[in-house]
Amino acid sequence: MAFPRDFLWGGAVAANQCEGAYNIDGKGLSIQDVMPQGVMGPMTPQPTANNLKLEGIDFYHRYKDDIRLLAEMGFKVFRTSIAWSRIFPNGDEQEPNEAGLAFYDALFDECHKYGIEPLVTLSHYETPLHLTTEYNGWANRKLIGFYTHYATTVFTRYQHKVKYWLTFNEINSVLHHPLMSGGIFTPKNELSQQDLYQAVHHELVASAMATKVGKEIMPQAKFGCMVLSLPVYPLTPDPDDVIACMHADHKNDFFADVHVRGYYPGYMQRYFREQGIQIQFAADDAQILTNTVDFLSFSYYFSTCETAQENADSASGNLMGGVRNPHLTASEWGWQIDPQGLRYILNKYYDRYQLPLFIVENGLGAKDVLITDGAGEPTVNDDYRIQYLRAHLEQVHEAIEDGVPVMGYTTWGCIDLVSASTAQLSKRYGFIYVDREDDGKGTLSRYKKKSFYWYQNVIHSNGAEL
Ligand code: BGP
Repeated sequence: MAFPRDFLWGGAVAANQCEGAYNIDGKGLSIQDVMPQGVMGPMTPQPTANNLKLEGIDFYHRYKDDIRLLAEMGFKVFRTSIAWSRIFPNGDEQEPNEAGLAFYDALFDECHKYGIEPLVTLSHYETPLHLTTEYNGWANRKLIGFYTHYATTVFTRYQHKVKYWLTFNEINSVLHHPLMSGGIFTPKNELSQQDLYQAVHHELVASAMATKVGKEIMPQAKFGCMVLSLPVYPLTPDPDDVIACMHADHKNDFFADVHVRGYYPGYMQRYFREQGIQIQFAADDAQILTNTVDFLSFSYYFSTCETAQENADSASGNLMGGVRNPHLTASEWGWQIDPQGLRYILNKYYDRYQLPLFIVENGLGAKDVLITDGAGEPTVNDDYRIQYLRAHLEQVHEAIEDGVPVMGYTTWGCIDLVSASTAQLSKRYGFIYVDREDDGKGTLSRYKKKSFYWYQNVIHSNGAEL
């Protein structure tokens, strides 16, 4: 089995799910610091002790040891995000927080020490809280200016350290979770479609602006968009189901279409017309949108079905769900497992865009049992995780054989961290076990799981041995 010679093997995390240190060295609050229950629960007025993200896995203080472990696995790339509120504590300042900038300098230096390329997301569900409470997040056009200033600041600072950039994590999830994804304070059930799609427009313009500015500062760097990919299959061959499926695809594809093509697709114009939505374009928005991306990156966890029938069985997922597929089994959290869906979506994206593709999240959230009574170091026998990742990598290989240019693969949560949707630590994804429980107890010690050695060999053999 051959993967491209320069294939970027690695893993991914996000600042708010691992760093902790939520109020250290001048960091301001982000929305995550007041969302103790993840995407489902309410915001609290202040950070509360039951919020695991406040301490996370203390990556802020332990990153050197953690990067060393990732390097031991042979990582070529490490995806993380910059916590916007470390750089601009409120989000709307002119002057950045030097201590925040210095932290990422040190982190990227540590990666380079081992030949690991950082892959950096500018905004991963961590809007500065002040931008949410004072401006209503991306519903407000002013966010474009604040974000552009933030992006320009970090591009300038890290231009010699980071060459792969992503603008927004899973940008399409804002349709389902306006607060977590778009920092929008208005409760979802009170938010009009008009205001929601206007917020989407602001994010799309900001993303294109960041790509434009980034290319001016770093002509050699690569800029990508990042979407939550969701293969949708018709539940039956009924043409009504196929059309329902097409509509579901359109809602999702809209985001990548604008990023790659530089303009709003006809199917979306029709949707806006029929829904009475009028997107306000400022004078140069259409021009800004023509700053298109160099590659498309995406997360992949599960597929769903779509049907025109009412009352179909539903399936859950991290931020989006759909109709249950009777042919698939699901994870402990109800996410349907479909390795072939990954080959399918890789082919679909490449057919649609003819751009290099980067799988920047994929993995299995599972409950692990730490074995502490053996002779050696405590470990986890996570054969289920190995099996999941192997099956998905086999399909990545199939897609490569199909002729799809895949730049790399970063597994989600390469070290255990706090879940985005449920805010649990017991939903573990890592090759490295972190001793911390849902009640916050634990030593924070790190232990290598069985999958650690498996992935080390996968990278060492460049995918020849899965
Ligand atoms: C994606 C997010 C990640 C990550 C992942 C797994 O939607 O980009 O931040 O958390 O899903 O989801 P969860 O943590 O809810 O299991």
